Amino acid sequence: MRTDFEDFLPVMADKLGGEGLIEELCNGFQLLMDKGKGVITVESLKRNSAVLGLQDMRDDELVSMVKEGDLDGDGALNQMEFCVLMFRMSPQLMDESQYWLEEVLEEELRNAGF
Ligand SMILES: [Ca+2]
Repeated sequence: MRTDFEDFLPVMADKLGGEGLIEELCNGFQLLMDKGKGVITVESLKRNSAVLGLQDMRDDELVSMVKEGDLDGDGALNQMEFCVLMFRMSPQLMDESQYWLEEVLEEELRNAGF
């Protein structure tokens, strides 16, 4: 599954440019989130995973995906956490976008009180 993301994201980044890619990633967030809570939980991920072709992921993989992306420790992914996670799952893209991503991350962590 990670292989799919790694293949997919750099292609999208080339095609869309940084900003377009962020929009695409955030569209993914809208599709996967729990509509009532406004965040992605393991449950909402499981419910909507077929949308992104992730239906073959096991429960423990979904759990560790949320855990890995959860920066503020509330057990769910907000939009920024989800976007950051998508980038972290793609090392090649990460190289190209490291500079601005670090800026975004630093700001997010500051806002979260780290
Ligand atoms: Ca969180």
